[in-house]
Amino acid sequence: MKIEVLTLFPDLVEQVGMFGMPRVAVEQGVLQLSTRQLRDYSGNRWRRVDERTYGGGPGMVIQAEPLTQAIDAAKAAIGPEAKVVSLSPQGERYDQSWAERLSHEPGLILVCGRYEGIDERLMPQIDLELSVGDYVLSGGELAAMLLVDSVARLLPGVLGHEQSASSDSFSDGLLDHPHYSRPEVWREQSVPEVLMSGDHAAIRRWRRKQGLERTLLRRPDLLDSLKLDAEQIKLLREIITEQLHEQEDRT
Ligand code: 4GO
Repeated sequence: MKIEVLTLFPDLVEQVGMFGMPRVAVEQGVLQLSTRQLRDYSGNRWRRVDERTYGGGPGMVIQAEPLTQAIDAAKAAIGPEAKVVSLSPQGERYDQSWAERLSHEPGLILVCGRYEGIDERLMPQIDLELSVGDYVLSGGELAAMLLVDSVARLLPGVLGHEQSASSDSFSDGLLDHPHYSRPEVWREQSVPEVLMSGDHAAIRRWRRKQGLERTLLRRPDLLDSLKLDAEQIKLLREIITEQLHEQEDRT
């Protein structure tokens, strides 16, 4: 997959390809990550790409012309089929299912705004507007880097264990179960017995139940849009019964 990031801060964005799984993806050749300096398309000798906003008020806007030229250059470089994605708080909420969908794209061009944003007349050239969460950043770069990281780890051959991605949080739309490692007892706290039992069916069931319980207690909103299987419904009934008993014990 080819990803090109259009930005005023290419040095910042390049960091994402230098560590962890995005780095592995780059080294294995499944990810080609490049950046493009918007100022190179300013068309003026001051390399300015921002202007005051019409209608008045504070703040600057990234102009349409340098951006459109940068998009055209990026398409020429990585392929005309690349999806143009802009990162902004007005976008559709980015989540794991977006990461999975985007990981199948041959190319992505990520547009990073700064200041108050980009000139609205550029919008017809944007295929997709995404938001990484309900908060404001000073630029789209951190959002773009987050997208690159979450997509890179899904590319073929990047995760050590092929299984790992499918047992992550959100892979089935639920939160992950807890994890434990050595030592068996740490500061008087031991590892749940079932994990030491060697009973793989029991372990699998315990993990599914823990993932469900955490989701119910911490992120019940995630359950709304899910189609649970028969075992999950059974486990959820057990969890709710247990929660009710704990509630009674407290009163
Ligand atoms: C993206 C970009 C927040 C997000 C941004 C987000 N803030 N939640 N800021 O994904 C245009 C100028 C947008 C600054 C940019």
